[in-house]
Order: sequence, then C-alpha cells, then structure tokens
Amino acid sequence: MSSASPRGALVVVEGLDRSGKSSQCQILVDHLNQSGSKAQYVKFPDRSTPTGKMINSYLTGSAQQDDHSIHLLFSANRWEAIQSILQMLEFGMNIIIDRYSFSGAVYSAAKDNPNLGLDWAWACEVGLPKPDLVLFLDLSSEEAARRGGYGEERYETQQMQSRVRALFQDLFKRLPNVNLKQINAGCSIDDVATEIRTTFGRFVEQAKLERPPEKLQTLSA
Ligand code: FDM
Ligand code: MG
Repeated sequence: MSSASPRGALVVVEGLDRSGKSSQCQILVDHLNQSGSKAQYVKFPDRSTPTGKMINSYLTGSAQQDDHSIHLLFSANRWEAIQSILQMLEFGMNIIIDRYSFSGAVYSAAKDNPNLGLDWAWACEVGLPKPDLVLFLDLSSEEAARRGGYGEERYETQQMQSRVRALFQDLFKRLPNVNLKQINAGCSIDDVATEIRTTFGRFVEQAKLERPPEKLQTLSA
C-alpha cells in the first residue's frame, strides 16, 4: 500500500446505555461501505478474546473483580487490538469504534472508589491512538427511561448512568485536544443518523490525518 493514499479515519462513538451507539455505528459503517469508502465496525469491550471473556463474566455477574483489576482488563482489551486497528487504518479502512477509552475512564471513576479517580483511570489509556473524531450521543436519563429502562448487567442502573453522564463532561473538559462533537440522541434514529453522516462528511473534507495517528495524552488540570 503506497503511503500516498490516505489512511482511514478513526472515529469513536460514545454515550450512555440506550443512546443508540451500536445502531448508529452500524448505520454509519453501512453508509460508508455503500458509498465507496471502506469502513469497519469495532466494539469495546470485545468480549471474544481471553480478556473480553473475563470482562463478560464480570459484567454479567458470574465473577467478581477488584475495581482496579477490572479497569485494567478493559484497558488491556483495547491495547491488544491496537496493532490490527493501526494496520486497517493504514490500509485506508475507516474504523468506527463503539466505546473506547472515554467509557473506560468514566465507568470506572463513576464507582466512587476513593482510590480510582479520573486521573488514575485515564493513565493506562495514554499512548493509545487518539481518535480523529469523537461523537458523543447525549441522552437525558428521562429519555433513557422512556426507551425501556436498563438491562440486567452491572452498571445498568439509574444512579450509575447519571454519574457516568456527568463524568463524561468532566473528562471531555480535560481533553481540549480531542475533536469532539456532541449530538442530541433524543431525536429519531433517522435524525441522529443524518446528523452523524453530515458531521462525518464535514470532518472528512477538512481532515488532515497524521500517519500514524496522534496518541491520547494525559488529562489537563
Ligand atoms: N465499559 C465499557 C467499561 O466499564 N469500561 C470500558 O472500557 C468499556 C469499553 O462496560 F456498561 C462498560 C460500559 C458498559 C459495559 O458495554 C458494557 P456495552 O457497550 O454495553 O457492551
Ligand atoms: Mg450495555
């Protein structure tokens, strides 16, 4: 592959449970593939790998883990995938990631463990590829509840979700170099999809993609 051809874009979709992340990622991936760009969906946690199986046991309640230990497993689950993601980007593939380091930091910090704040939680993400664009699908807890409440997994409680929502905003304020677009996820699937498509199109027109991608840095004060 000649290095003259553009690399793919690394796009992350973040948001609360019920915000429509997974559907919107798929809609964007399908749209890009149908319109002549290459795109691949990637989801974290990837529950298929050895670390992902441990994470799945924890989330479904069949295993217990220390808060730090599970946090590091979620991070390891990203680090182990990075070489293949970088290769796909270099190959010109756009990678659309459903949850990334931002979920990693805020869900762990939302546990209110005094020894596991945002700074500690973010530290093991430093050095991972920095997304070229982060789309945050924002949803109020009222709208989430109207969508049928939460499921059975660990973290799927109203209290946890409202802490997570606030912590996402705290985290983004401390990452001024991240290219973030907040999207109101309270409208219809079609309206959200249109806004994402427009945002992605505008981003691609202006983007100058460094090779290799930049890296995530420590949080600002
Ligand atoms: N989650 C997800 C974390 O706690 N840390 C992480 O690094 C990631 C990627 O895992 F509650 C949480 C977020 C969610 C749970 O995610 C499972 P999905 O998207 O519902 O599978
Ligand atoms: Mg979930």
